[in-house]
Amino acid sequence: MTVFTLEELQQAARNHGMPLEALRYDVTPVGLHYLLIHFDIPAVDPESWRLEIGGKVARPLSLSLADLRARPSQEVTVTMECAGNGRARLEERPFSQPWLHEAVGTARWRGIPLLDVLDEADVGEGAREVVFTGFDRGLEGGEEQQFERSLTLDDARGDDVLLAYEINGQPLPPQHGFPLRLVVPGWYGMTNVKWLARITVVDEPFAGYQQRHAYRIKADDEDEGRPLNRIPPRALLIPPGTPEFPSRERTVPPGLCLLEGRAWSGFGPIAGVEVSTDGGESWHDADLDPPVSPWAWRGWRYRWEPSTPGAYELRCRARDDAGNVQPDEPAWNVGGYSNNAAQRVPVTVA
Ligand SMILES: Nc1nc2c(c(=O)[nH]1)N[C@H]1C(S)=C(S)[C@@H](COP(=O)(O)O)O[C@H]1N2
Ligand SMILES: [Mo]
Repeated sequence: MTVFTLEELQQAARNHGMPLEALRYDVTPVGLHYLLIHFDIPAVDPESWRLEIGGKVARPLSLSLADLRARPSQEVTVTMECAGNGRARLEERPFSQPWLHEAVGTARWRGIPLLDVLDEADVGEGAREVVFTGFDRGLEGGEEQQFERSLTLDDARGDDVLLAYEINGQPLPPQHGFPLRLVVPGWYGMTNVKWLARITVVDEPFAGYQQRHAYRIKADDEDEGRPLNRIPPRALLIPPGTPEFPSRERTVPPGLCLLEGRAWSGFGPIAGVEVSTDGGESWHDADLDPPVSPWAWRGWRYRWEPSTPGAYELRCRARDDAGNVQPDEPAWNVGGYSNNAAQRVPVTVA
């Protein structure tokens, strides 16, 4: 039996995942979207709040929420996933948020294109990166900090990168970054800085904790590592049948059982999803639904007709147009990031 610590439970109770049955929705209802908050949810007064844009720009800006809402807006439907999704399945588990599979959700984010704001501020010569600073403060790795991440100027100017003030047609709730957050479609969750306080254009690579130390694939503590950015492919299935409380062990009756799920990749469209009902011995193509949006997951289904009672292990795996495939087994790294090994769902046919 795998044993988890009280500190891990404390994280899991604050940062909830999306129950896998919510894979049934094209767009995840707001309260079912996963949450990840390193420190505390900050209190932001919408009346006095301003987004400050400065650094290497010719025209620094200070924008109120009303200023932002008066501008031309855009809505993008985006599947977001935490880079730590799958961490709790690793042996010699790194100490952090213990996600199993459920750190994912799809939302309709409305906001203003970041490109418009950068153009208006007039980014100067020699500018290299854009730093996004949240209001939330805390200690991590012994360093006191605000949550901050950067993007290269090219990535910041990428397609559909938004400063979002709405989720699914409503103002951002406190837990999702009220009043404003960054949304970078296709990139892992940590990129999407919540509770934005300021945007700073800089002329050298940003060396903040969340950039330099966290969110890197490291073989050991001495390794400088390589930074995480886009989301590699993953397919998940909705566990079928009837669950038992509290074990969550599942039973399905013999006969037709429609297996359904979603698949996504930040590297390009999903090219295929395969399903196994014998623990990965044999694989079968699933039928794909049309994509919900270029940046969102794709539904898939597979007709399974078990006739023999007994124990089965269901699995699924996705591949994308860029040629990325899901591995069979997890690959370990210091932070426990990016474990997209194909899901396993044990079920009993009875
Ligand atoms: N300011 C701030 N932004 C943040 C975080 C945070 O702790 N503080 N967590 C990041 C991480 S690790 C993830 S996975 C996503 C989660 O977004 P959500 O809670 O809206 O799903 O927000 C990112 N943005
Ligand atoms: Mo995350």
